Amino acid sequence: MANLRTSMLVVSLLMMALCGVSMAAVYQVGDSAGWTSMGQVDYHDWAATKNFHVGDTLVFNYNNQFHNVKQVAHPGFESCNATSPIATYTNGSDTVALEKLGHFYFICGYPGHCQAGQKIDILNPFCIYIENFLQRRGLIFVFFKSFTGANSLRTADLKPAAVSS
Ligand SMILES: [Cu+2]
Repeated sequence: MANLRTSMLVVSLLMMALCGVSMAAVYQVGDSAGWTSMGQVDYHDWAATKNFHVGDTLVFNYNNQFHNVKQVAHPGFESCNATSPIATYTNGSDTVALEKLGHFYFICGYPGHCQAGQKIDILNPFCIYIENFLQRRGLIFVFFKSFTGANSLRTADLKPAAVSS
């Protein structure tokens, strides 16, 4: 069906333009205050003012005697539980590439720090919107994959029913 192919091409070009291919930006988390539990930075507000894309890089700067960076899943973020992190960073100047779509949750693993606000949720909301749009229509993300890198799919989030229809 030519119309469907055309629509898919348009959608994939949109994704390429808006989600996959963009100037890679480097963000220092918390700007000059860095990654801290001292309350100088509202990380929710900080993240809300950014427009993250796949390929962007986060830099966490902190004193590694007092802090670390734990990438966690959503429950760990909500409950400030760092006991089973996806990744742990302890250098004090840690670079994390946003290679996938979706949420990236980071908390400090030192006692009380996450509760004090040393936690951040990074998201590219427009790409999530596109993903949901395509999932609802049962489209496969093959072209998405080719634009955003081999491992950039949130495969765990793809519903088998959507893929096979
Ligand atoms: Cu800390």
